[in-house]
Amino acid sequence: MLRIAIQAKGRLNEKSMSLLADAGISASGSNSRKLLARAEGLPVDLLFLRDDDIPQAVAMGVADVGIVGLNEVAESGETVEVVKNLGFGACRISIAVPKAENYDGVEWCRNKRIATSYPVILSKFLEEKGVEAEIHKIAGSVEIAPAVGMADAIFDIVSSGGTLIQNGLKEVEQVFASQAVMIANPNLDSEKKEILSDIIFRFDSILSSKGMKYVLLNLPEAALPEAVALLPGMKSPTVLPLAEKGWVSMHAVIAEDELWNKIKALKRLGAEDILVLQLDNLIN
Ligand code: PRT
Ligand code: ZN
Repeated sequence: MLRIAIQAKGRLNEKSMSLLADAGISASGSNSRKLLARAEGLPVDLLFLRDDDIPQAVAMGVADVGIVGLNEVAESGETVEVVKNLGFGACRISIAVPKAENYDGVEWCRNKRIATSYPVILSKFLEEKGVEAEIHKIAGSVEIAPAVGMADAIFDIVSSGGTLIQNGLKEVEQVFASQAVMIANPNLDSEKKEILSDIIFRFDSILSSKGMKYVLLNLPEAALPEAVALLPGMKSPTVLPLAEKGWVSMHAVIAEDELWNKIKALKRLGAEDILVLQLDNLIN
């Protein structure tokens, strides 16, 4: 039995649950009001916690693994292994100052008051730069601290940057890049390690299919060499003869960001009946 800690509610809850569900781990009837739920599909328990508590729970062995922002792992200082980047919850922790400030480098921070919920990451950064500042730990609404005179600058999570703009601040120093990660207790027994490696295998196949589409189309056989050059696929595209002579069916995996340009080029080569399908898993 492997116990997985995930965020009970908040930004990472839904995506953590849906990644686990895609991997065949769904806790029926589970919701964030329940602390512990037995999952179906694999011998797994889900433990719903506040994100701040997940690194410690995993380090102590209360949970075996957890899904949490890398920022929380770094801030906690707990000894856990980061076993997988999960590709969601991307954000950065940055220093931001009032818009009108003339920020000319980290030296600006010397003896300034900086409000943050991430004092550990910030003090490490400032120490590396040899800059001393007054770090004020506050739990929420960090972005209003400069406007109410509590701080000269803030060190906070930025995603789109909208919150900073709304509060008359500008991002001047990107210090820490974060995303949701899978962490594990470093001393898992072999049974737990095996369940974890099964889960990681499933995550890999789900994550590598992200941003990819499966494309099927019919093509005049004569255009095949040019079409193959356009669609390298994983090894090479699959090509099958059609009942109609002189035509083939081609199957390939195309990255979403190249999809429309490739389709345009394929149509120019005479491609017809193009089907673009969702790809759920890609197992290499
Ligand atoms: O209750 P619990 O303690 O579990 O949750 P929480 O309130 O501490 O965390 P939550 O749910 O807000 O965030 C969980 C994790 O999501 C964080 O630890 C990050 O790893 C990740 N994440 C990704 C973010 C953001 N993006 C984000 N934009 N966490 C917070 N924000 C906030 C930020 O604090 C700021 O107020 O959104 C605002 C900035 O967003 P933009 O888009 O305006 O720049
Ligand atoms: Zn939290």
